[in-house]
Amino acid sequence: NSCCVSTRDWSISSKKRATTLSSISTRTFSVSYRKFVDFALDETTSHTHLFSSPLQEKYNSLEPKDGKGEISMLSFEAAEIRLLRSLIIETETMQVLDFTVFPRAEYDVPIFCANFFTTARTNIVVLDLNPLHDVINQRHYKEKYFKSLIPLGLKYAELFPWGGKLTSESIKFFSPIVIWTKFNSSPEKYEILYSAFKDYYKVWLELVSKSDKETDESQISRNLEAQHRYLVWRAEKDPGQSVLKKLIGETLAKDLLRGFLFNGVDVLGSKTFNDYFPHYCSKDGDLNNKGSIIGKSFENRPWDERGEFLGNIF
Ligand code: BLA
Repeated sequence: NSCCVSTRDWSISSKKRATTLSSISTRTFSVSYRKFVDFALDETTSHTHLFSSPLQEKYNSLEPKDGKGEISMLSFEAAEIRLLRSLIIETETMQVLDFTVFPRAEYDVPIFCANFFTTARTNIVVLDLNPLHDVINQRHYKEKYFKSLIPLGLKYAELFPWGGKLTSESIKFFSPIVIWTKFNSSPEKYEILYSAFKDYYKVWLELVSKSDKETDESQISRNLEAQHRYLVWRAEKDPGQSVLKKLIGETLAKDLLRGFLFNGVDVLGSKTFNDYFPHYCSKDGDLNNKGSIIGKSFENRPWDERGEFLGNIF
């Protein structure tokens, strides 16, 4: 039986987990992102039928090279969802959640995106409903999905101040309600982040539930290309890459990125990074390895309280 949440298996042994967590809690309170994923899976199950993904067999748990800690992976699919996958890293020094849900191309709803990187001192957080299409120039598209969500975004924009400059291209993948923030670790912030995660996930599920299945082939291929472009961007530029390489080595990290985290990057389309992001192409045609050619920008939140984009469109 491939269904579903009842088969959820946090594969780390409870003894090992207790040891990891107690050593963390002597220095700080213990953060775990497992309850975030548990919430999301339970909530999804109340809206749709989740099936275990074929990826689950290969990608379930990994041990960091130094043997300290655990990397756990879960993946599912549903009628509207091509891939729901989560990666949790728990070591003595960091807790990471990378939780993303990719709708099928028949649905033009946003991609749910939660990326939390936590150490004893600091947190780097992106939580968003990443729009599939342009919400800077296409007013109609922005209003369709985000107009009613602006108050929710404003509530959390106050609680989580803008995290400062970021890779310029990333802003085009973000919505007007994006939570991009950095903060010092504390139990209070962790609980607020949990509330934000729950609120954002609930509204995302509502969008999916209300969305009509697209039948127009050209619209479906537009959605598919947008999904592929997103995967190509993240598989190439995700800032988590260097951490993953250090933890499990270059080969496994690459496989995890292309085969699991951004699964579909090698099959959903044939365009390359250079096709989608031609400004990265250096004179001799090589892919530029720098984080960004344009550089980092957006010192302050570039969306106003009505959800209007304030930055320069590049
Ligand atoms: C930093 N992660 C960042 C930054 C962003 C993101 C914007 C700031 C640095 C930058 O602007 O590049 C996240 N960027 C995103 C997301 C999208 C995007 C979600 O374009 C989606 C479109 N982060 C993780 C994982 C790890 C991680 C899995 O998601 C670790 C395994 C770590 N993120 C991490 C670290 C930094 C970071 C260590 C700081 C280092 C840096 O700035 O490069």
